[in-house]
Amino acid sequence: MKNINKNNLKKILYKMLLIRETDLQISKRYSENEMRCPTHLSIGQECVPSVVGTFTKKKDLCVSSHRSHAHYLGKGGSLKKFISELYGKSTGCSKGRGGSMHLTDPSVGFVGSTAIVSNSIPVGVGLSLSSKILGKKQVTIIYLGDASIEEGVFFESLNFAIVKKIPVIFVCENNFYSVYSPLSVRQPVNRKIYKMVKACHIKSYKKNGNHTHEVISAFLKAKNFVEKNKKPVFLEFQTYRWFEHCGPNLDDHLKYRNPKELLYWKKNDPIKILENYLIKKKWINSNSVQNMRNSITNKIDLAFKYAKKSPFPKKEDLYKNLYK
Ligand SMILES: Cc1ncc(C[n+]2csc(CCOP(=O)(O)OP(=O)(O)O)c2C)c(N)n1
Ligand SMILES: [Mg+2]
Repeated sequence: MKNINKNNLKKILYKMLLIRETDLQISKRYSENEMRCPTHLSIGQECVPSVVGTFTKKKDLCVSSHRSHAHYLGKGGSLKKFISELYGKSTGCSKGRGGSMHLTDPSVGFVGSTAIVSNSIPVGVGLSLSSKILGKKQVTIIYLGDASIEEGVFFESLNFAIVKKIPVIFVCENNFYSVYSPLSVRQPVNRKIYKMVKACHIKSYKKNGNHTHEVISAFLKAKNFVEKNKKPVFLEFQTYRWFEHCGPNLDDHLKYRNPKELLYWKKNDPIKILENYLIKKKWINSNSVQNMRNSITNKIDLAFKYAKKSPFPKKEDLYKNLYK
């Protein structure tokens, strides 16, 4: 596939490292008690948003849910505005009023993320319907988790998108858990998400969400199909979060996950898989990766400094520009 080339793969590696290092810094600095919003880290799940961000244009739209750091950064959302938002500062992407679960950067098509599981799904379908009515050449990406498909609104939105032929790509990141509940206590054992969705009469595929090549080829096929046929596609990507559901720590001591499972997914670290491939191809070497990492950590450090020294929103501005 011609899109799987050195330049694109390096861009994807850069995005993955940016997401990983940003979330690691959030985890490290969270105990300083200056970030006062809950955070849902994406460490371990960097591949899908990096590929999606690399192969969508700014004009393509995107909505997401509570675990949205990677989706926002992958799409090219401003790092400074993101970190400022976590600090509740007026320079934040939601002017310091939203926190980690309410990210937005319209300048790159990241319309928004919201905290209520599944509630951005109908919003995404509606955005895409409006693109269709206005004849705009853009697709909409709707990120959702494996628990999202357990909400009624998912089926209503999916059905509407199918019947009305709406150009939307549902990107489901199946990390097998909803907080501490595994799929086995929430859905019939052995029922496959992508197969259940396929039964609703939509193209639906399942891929390894930690393997860059698999994600690229599935995503590009889906995007081409959606653009050409103006019909939706559903993609299930299996992946795994390494940290606790919500917060900056690990939660292995709670024992709700089999340690072997975590170990398996850590061995399948999406960053290592891509890095090793690029090194084997001689398209990068360990020095160039280190340089990339250094420039990313400098950028992150500057964003934290900017956020810390930015002012809090003024009380008298509380109701100003709310709907801008
Ligand atoms: C309607 C609704 N129900 C419950 C919650 C509490 N809640 C927040 S995140 C979450 C788990 C969602 O799991 P999933 O969609 O698989 O995403 P993941 O956290 O695994 O990325 C739950 C139940 C919520 N925010 N909204
Ligand atoms: Mg999940």
